[in-house]
Amino acid sequence: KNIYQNIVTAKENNQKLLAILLDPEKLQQNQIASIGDKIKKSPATHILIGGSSFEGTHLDELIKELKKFLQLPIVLFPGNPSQISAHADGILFLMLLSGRNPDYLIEHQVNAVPILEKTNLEVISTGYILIENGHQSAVERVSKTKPIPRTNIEYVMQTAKAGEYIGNKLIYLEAGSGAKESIPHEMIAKVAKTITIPLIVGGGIRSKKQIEDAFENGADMVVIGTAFENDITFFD
Ligand code: 1GP
Repeated sequence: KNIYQNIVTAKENNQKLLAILLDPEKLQQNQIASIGDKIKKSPATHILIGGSSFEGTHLDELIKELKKFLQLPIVLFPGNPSQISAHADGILFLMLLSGRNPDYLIEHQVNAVPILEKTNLEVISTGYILIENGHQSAVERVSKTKPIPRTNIEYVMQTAKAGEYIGNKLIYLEAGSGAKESIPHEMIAKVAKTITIPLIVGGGIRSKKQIEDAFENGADMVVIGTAFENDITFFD
């Protein structure tokens, strides 16, 4: 159980981390070999797996198959407690800090406990902050919460710091999967300076330049989902 410690160590050494997000809803068992091979050749340091609405049953099998090809830590990024698999290595235990829906602040978390107790997953408390991106994201639709406006940087900084004070171990700034506009640079920079815990940034990042910009502004980990999903040669 050293996923979190490794993220902290990377931050201390200014080593940037890259997570590839796989949505189980869009993944077929027979694609895993080719995807695994591409990931192996990419600069990815972590695999995140999850989606807003997935409720299928093949998650265990997908993860077992991925593990045949990859040694990277596989971390669950669940939209709800049904997306927990004991075969992963860890789980981002998310609190949707930008929202005011108690289901995503505490209800799902309570319901996840009996499931988690049957696993050996490393549980990593993560403050999850959804930012407006120009159109409705799946997180907004499924969680029935409002994202924080892009211009309200002060409030995002305050929210992130509140997450740290509550005891979150990571802060995840999320523009939403497939977002038209990714998290603004100024927001990344100011949040990174406000918190002392590692910062994850994702949503709508689809070029190497955007990845570098996020790192330069202070992201410790960048998440790539759609860009790799649409083109598995993205990292070639
Ligand atoms: C979504 O932040 C992730 O939860 C990744 O977003 O699919 O836009 O890369 P993309």
